[in-house]
Amino acid sequence: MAGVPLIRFAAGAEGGVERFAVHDQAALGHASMIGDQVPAPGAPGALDSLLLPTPPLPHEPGRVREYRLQAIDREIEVAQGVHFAAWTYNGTVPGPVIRATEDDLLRVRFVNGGAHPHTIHFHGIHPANMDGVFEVVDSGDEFTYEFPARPYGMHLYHCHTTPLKKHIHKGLYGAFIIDPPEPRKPAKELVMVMNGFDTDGDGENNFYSVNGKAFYYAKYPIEVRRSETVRIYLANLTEFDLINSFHLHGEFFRYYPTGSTDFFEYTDTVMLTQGQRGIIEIDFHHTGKFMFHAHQSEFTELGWMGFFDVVD
Ligand SMILES: [Cu+2]
Repeated sequence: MAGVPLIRFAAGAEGGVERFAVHDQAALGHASMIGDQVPAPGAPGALDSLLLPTPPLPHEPGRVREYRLQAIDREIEVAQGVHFAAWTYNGTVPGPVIRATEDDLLRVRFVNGGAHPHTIHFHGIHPANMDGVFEVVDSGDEFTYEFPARPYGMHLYHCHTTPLKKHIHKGLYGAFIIDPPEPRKPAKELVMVMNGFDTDGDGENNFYSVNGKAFYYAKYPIEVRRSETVRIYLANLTEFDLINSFHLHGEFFRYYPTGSTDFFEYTDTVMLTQGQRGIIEIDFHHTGKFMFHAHQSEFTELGWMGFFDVVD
């Protein structure tokens, strides 16, 4: 989207106007963009269920992994004082993290409690009738998706009902992790789903985030230990913009595209189009606060930024 002052999108929102007057913060630079003064919605820990995945389970072919996803139309706060009429899975955008080990039998019961027809389309390998394209689930109906989880890697799921652009942008998507038969080495595991929100209905995003709340991880930096590998399951579900990106300050990381092979790139910046995803592994050399953000500067200033607080 064009470089429109952030203040415009907060106009009329309770208490939001002064807080989004970014030019007032220019003298402080990014020092003004960490901690309590950051205009981010949500309490400490509010995004933990989306950030912190459940632990991986050992390889046990045929084990059943059950999830229940419900489509719910719900207004959510995406930036401080700025609300968005979302279509959600289980009430959040992104939806819950779905996790299985390769060869588990994944069983997802989908209940459509929203006002529009929806589906769940999983990325990965599965039969055509489990693909969430032809079996549209009407409002009030339900459908159970069932297939062996494969291949291992970082995947995603999203609604595949037309108009697709609208159903995705409204918020019907989430992360889908399939663990390899041979476990990955222990790490501090995080999930980050990159997204955007068009809060004024003009077909362009006004806010960007990871896990649904602009500036959230600037207000509440993610504490990690220098001695522990940080593993991020990263996906891009941003609508309208061609690409999104992840950049880390002061450190390099291994990036495994899709996470389905041992191939990695050693870098500090990756870019992903919608639907692309991968696994980042960071071994921090230094303690301190390190910024992470989209390397589209505009996205950064519209909410897609945060900090790691690396401690010993
Ligand atoms: Cu839908």
